[in-house]
Amino acid sequence: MSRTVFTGDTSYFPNIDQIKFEGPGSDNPLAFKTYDPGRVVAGKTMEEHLRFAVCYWHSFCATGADPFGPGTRVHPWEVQGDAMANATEKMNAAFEFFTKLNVPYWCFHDVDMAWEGDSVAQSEKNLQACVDLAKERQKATGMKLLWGTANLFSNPRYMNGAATNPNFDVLAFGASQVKAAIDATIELGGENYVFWGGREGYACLQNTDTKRELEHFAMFLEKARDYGRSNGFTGTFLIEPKPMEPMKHQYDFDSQTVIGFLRHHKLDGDFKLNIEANHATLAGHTFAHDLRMASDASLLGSIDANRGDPQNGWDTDQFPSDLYDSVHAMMVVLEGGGLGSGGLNFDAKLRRESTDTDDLFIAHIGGMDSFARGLVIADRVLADPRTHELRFGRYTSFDSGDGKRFEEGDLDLQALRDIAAVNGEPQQISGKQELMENIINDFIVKGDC
Ligand code: XUL
Ligand code: CO
Repeated sequence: MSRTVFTGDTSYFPNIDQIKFEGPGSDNPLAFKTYDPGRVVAGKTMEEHLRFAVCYWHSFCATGADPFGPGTRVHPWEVQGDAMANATEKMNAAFEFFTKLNVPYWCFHDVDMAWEGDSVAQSEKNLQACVDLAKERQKATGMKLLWGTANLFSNPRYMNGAATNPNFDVLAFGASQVKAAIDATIELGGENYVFWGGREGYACLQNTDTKRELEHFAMFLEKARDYGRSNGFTGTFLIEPKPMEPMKHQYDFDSQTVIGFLRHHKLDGDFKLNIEANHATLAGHTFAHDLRMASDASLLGSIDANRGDPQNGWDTDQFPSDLYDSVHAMMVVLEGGGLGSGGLNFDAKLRRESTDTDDLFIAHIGGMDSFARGLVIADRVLADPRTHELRFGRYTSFDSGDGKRFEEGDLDLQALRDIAAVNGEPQQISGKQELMENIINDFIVKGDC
């Protein structure tokens, strides 16, 4: 259950031991209050249900810079002037953090781990050197890779998109990065490969051939899938919906848009969805809504666990601490039978104002406890017969008689009209929304988790 703690020659978190479960009575900020990896809930351990992952980019690369000012954190693992030494120390810090936090998984973009060279071939070599290192670290610690991905949005060459760029040379360049990132994911035993369409969208509808761009996008995904499959990738490809930011409009707008796209292009056998909370809210939905749409379509692949701020209209990527969000999310996950090869990746960043070394631990501990509580409470809510009755009991008129005949396609519009003419004004049946909400509140308050 607990991973072998990794420290290189230098410990970057010398005052922090492996984080342990101390239970709800503890007030130690560096201990889990609810997340107890071996605790069994609904037939599986918490570790098996939640499959937590730490992301490389926000945690070990970003320093808190925003459009109004530079970073506020100086990473002690940063080595100036020697790219490989820098990558090595960053990886040492990352694996020390992963193993002290005792998460089973991590996630990366190519350029988080490695650095771009002067040519495609040199970039491939740089990434390979980092993959060799990561492979050693994984072996030594028991850490596993939840997913890998390629960053096709930061470099200025991708200003007009990658797979949807009007310039074919940019598309091909993006493909070279995706090929290398799929190779890296395969080599590290990654269970999924993610496509977040960073700039796959448009800034100006009037100068964009959206029809052609979407066809290119589908073709690009198809060729990436074919490459992965013919080179031994047996995991799941994931699309991460997001409606906007950085582009005015992004093609992978939300769950339902992506589901329609995948089905239309017959990609739904290999691709599922990676739902990010803050992306769902940017689309005007709740986190649970996008999860439910994906789950209903049997396409819920994985989760980027974070949250936005209701007062901000952008992707704040805060650590998830809202219990309603985690309860609602875990209700969908449990009902859908779990995350399969997916997991809960903390695609979340410390606030710019959080500058102590232990803040990164505190933030992740809070996120893990939130989802562990969400899991326990969701299980209790779902096990309560009232929950089942309130949701599914509303549809009993379709279980027999004319309702059943309608579901089976046996009633045409004229027949429906004739039934209405005979039955007259329908009886009112309360939706009982407040009762549903009160039941969830009662379980949250009873808590004891
Ligand atoms: C950006 C985002 C990315 C993806 C991976 O909003 O969520 O970090 O998760 O590219
Ligand atoms: Co994300």
